[in-house]
Amino acid sequence: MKTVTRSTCCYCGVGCGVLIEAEHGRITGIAGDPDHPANFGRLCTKGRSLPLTAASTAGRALQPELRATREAKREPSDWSSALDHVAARFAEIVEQHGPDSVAFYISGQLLTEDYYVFNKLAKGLIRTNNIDTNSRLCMSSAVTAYKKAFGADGPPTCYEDLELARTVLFAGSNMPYAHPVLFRRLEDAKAKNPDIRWIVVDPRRTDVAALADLHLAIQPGTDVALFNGMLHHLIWEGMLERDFIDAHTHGFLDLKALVREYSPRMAAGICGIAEQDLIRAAEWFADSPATLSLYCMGLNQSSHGTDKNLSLINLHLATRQIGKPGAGPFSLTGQPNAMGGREVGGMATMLAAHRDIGNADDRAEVEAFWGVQGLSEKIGLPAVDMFDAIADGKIKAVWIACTNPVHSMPDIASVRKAMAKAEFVVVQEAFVETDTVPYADVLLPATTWGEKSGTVTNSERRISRVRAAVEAPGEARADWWIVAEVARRLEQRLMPRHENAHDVVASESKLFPYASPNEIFDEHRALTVGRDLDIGGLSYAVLEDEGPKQWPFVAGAARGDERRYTDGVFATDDGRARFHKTPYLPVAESTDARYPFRLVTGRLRDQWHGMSRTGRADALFAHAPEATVVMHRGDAARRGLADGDLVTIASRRGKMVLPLETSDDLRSGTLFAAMHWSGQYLNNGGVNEATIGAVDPYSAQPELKHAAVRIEVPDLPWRLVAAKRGDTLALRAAVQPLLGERRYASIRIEDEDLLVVSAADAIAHPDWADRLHDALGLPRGDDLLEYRDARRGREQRVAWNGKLIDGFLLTGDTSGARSLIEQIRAATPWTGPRHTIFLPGGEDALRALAPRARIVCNCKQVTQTQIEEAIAANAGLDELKSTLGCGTVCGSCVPEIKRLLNATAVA
Ligand SMILES: Nc1nc2c(c(=O)[nH]1)N[C@H]1C(S)=C(S)[C@@H](COP(=O)(O)OP(=O)(O)OC[C@H]3O[C@@H](n4cnc5c(=O)[nH]c(N)nc54)[C@H](O)[C@@H]3O)O[C@H]1N2
Ligand SMILES: Nc1nc2c(c(=O)[nH]1)N[C@H]1C(S)=C(S)[C@@H](COP(=O)(O)OP(=O)(O)OC[C@H]3O[C@@H](n4cnc5c(=O)[nH]c(N)nc54)[C@H](O)[C@@H]3O)O[C@H]1N2
Ligand code: SF4
Ligand SMILES: [Mo]
Repeated sequence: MKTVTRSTCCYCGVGCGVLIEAEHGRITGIAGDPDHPANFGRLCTKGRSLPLTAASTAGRALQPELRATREAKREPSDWSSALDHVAARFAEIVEQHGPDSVAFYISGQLLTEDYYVFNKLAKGLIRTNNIDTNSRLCMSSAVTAYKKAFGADGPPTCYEDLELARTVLFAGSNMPYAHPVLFRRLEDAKAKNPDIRWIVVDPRRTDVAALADLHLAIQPGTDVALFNGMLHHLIWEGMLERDFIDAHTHGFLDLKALVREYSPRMAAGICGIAEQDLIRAAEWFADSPATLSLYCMGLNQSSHGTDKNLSLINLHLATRQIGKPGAGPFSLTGQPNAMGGREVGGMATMLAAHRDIGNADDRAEVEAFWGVQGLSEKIGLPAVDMFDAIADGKIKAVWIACTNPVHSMPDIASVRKAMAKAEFVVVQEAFVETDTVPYADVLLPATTWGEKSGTVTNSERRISRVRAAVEAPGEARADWWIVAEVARRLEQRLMPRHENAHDVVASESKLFPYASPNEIFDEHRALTVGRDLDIGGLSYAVLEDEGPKQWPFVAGAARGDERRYTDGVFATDDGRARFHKTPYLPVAESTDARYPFRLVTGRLRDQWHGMSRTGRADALFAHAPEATVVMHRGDAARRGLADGDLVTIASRRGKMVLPLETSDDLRSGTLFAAMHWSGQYLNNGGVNEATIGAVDPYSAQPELKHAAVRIEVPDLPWRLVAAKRGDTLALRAAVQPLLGERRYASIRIEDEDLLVVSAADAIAHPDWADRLHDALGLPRGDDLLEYRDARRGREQRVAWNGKLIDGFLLTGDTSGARSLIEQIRAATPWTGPRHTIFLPGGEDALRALAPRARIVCNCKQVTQTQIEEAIAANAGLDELKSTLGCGTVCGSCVPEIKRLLNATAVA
């Protein structure tokens, strides 16, 4: 029987509503929910591909596993033993070393209900505030700035403002990749009204920058200087809203004194942009009837992230671009429930429902509500400090859920050290192939998207239901259930009430009596009443009957508030917003003669973080099949480097070898590498080998985007390329353990069911080549054609499946690899005898196959070459859509197509 379940996409903070189709217990399809106010039926490439990622249970965590000692291998276990073990170890450590000797590192991808139980376990039962989340790497600068400026966290804006804004400022946000469906809404608005002005502040020429009316390609990390300079100009020109400043804010005069020195010329000089551009941006910002700023990691992930946010908010307050339709500082949340995590207070620096740890009244309220005493008044350790404390032995046990810190934290060498040092590591995961799982003493298998149920809050404060469409696979369990089970056991041990009772049943637990996520939501909801995020009027029933709702949503309300602070009254004690002095400070690590490049990191269009899920859909590799480092074309030429050359990127902390990609979209002196690739695809852990753990002094958010690095050309003459057709999940699992042995090794997905391995080293490793051969399942015997030229150190092996090439392995001279890959991809039968493939004529026949160009449109599989050829024949956007079909389904590729059109127009 076919079922359709209404739920929410599990990727970005847009929070698109989805309709999940399932049949016979399997997810078979997906569609955008036409009634969901975030997307009105639209989905991007990632959302549309969700069923592909849920197609098999290969690589899923299906059973609890534990190991008796750190040296042992994990063995499968049952739930009861695993839960007892986790509870016992946590209790022992807490009893011996105190509550702050344990820590929780969780995630903005957990559901609000999961998050709530974790927070209550840590803060209410164990009474440690050592619970932090990957939101520290993501949203904490935005949170801190909202609180400092407005007195409360959360954006004052809503999605409708995307359509109402007349000037849109994108600051450190690559929306076509990171928030595609919201970008569709902006594109539509601009198509209807071409007078809408787009300003982009980004050191790279991203797709949105290429389409903008004004692109300020600032030096990385100089945003504060830019915004201060803009404010200086507006003050000088008298373009401020004096009445609003006088009636509704504090601190303007101090700020004015500070920005006096930021003349447009001086500020533009720091940013490396034209003074005129800065002035134009300032005037467009101030003179528009509605200016909306959309900002994300280019502001937050900085050692001055809070000031970057505040200097932009200063502009909004000074020009009264806030509290009215189409205007405001809109921090886009990255993860699907970054906002929900903030609501339940699931971080080291906050308490439930936007309460503060340091505030005795707040603590007393939570104590009374939970029926516990002695909540810790000591701020917990934020992410970077938490892992440092683990490395120092101060924290002995850590429970990691729904995040992959050995990949996503800055300076991962130090995170690996911490993980090796910890006495006890629990990893609660849905997928086993991540860089963190190998460190787990206990692996707790969690259900994931499509299988779990609860709520999430998106970027515009809108709470949506997440619903299960299929049963949990294997022994996987919902996150909230796992935490509550351990919590009950700990409750009994740390707050004994039941003599000799072994299993504490839910109904007998005082603190964790939950039988369903609904009960948890109700408890959370009650804690918000009277707070700025009051959702006293909301319930699962309301969400069921009326659909997703924005907070605040007080009892008796018919709807939530779309916008906040519309009356000019802010959430501070006196109702006035605060200006903050934001002096410009350089990035944490300056470039110098030894480390002359600035390494910027960020996202790809079709991959999600550590790729544990998107990496399961071969189609999602078509847009960017492998890890590279991007360098400005001129910088590469000066060094005699070309596309595809292997280079070493080295920082003071670590290094990695990657193939080079040249581009005109970067400033000279900057490099870009995507954050997604990890030890699952590379011989190293990816870009965070090089990044720096320096954090913002107010938000503790690390500067993941701006390490100083150098480029070396490694001497790696031995080259290998191998490929195999087959189930890429299984092939990757088999090959991955070999990667770390080589100086460079990389897995890429070239096509549906086609995995390619590239490797390089200082000397030949024939034994490794043989092991790789077997790991790929290349045949031995009749179906293998081999050619060796020992003198030239060259070896070619081609695997046959009848008349088709099924795989190959080349060492020494690997120049034939591209042609062989195209031959496999084309799947045209080889008509001559097999051995002729090595003869000159055979190689020529292979070479005749043109390499397939990059796929731009994923839905319709349209390549860049096809689009460029059509453009050369004078096709416009509409014609491209009607003839090639590109851009007609999800629209994720439209910004890039427009860009290709513009490039031709300019040429
Ligand atoms: N496809 C995809 N979408 C995602 C995600 C994903 O993994 N994949 N992850 C989600 C999450 S959790 C997040 S947080 C968001 C992130 O969404 P974004 O923040 O939009 O994405 P990033 O690529 O990390 O960074 C945005 C831009 O910041 C620029 N930048 C770097 N340094 C500076 C600087 O100093 N100043 C300025 N102004 N800009 C700078 C980079 O060049 C980059 O283009 O995306 C969400 N959406
Ligand atoms: N250099 C650099 N580093 C960065 C960034 C950057 O821009 N540059 N961005 C940072 C940002 S903004 C973020 S948000 C982080 C993201 O970094 P991570 O949090 O490490 O990212 P994910 O890979 O999404 O990790 C989520 C994990 O949860 C697992 N999972 C999925 N569903 C479930 C579930 O329902 N339950 C459980 N228990 N597990 C589940 C997934 O398999 C995955 O391994 O990366 C940060 N790191
Ligand atoms: S924009 Fe894409 S990734 Fe983000 S919620 Fe919507 S479908 Fe999911
Ligand atoms: Mo994020």
